[in-house]
Amino acid sequence: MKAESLAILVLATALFLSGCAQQAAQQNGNGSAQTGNGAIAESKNPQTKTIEITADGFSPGKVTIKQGDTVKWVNNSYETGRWPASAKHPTHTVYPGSGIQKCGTAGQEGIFDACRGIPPGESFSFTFNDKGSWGFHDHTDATKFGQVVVE
Ligand SMILES: [Cu+2]
Repeated sequence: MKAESLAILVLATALFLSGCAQQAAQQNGNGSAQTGNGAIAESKNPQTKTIEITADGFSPGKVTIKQGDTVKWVNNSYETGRWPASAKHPTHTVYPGSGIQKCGTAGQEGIFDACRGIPPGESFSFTFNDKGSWGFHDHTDATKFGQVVVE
């Protein structure tokens, strides 16, 4: 009889605790944008900076942004397609997760690589979630390069 009471008490406690844990998880899921770590908090008001791709190269050649901001490369060249991508030519693997070998695969989404020549008048945008100083270049003319600093 006593053992039975104890078993019920243990069961009731376990149910109570699991209920609390579930509630906490739900609150966390709902409030992650506000209560997450600093990396998430900094992207609350994301900005986009534009770099023009001209016949003379990237303009400006260097931009400084905040984590979670986006850089948009616009091809204002009168030439053919321009291909902005992470350093380093020809592998493009310097930015975390990137690499030219992912172009044309399901992994192409979300890598710092246009994976094609951007025609005049069009653009390529990439959102930087990793802090650091990231070199990039024009894969169609690897003598042209620039830098994105993510703070
Ligand atoms: Cu390249």
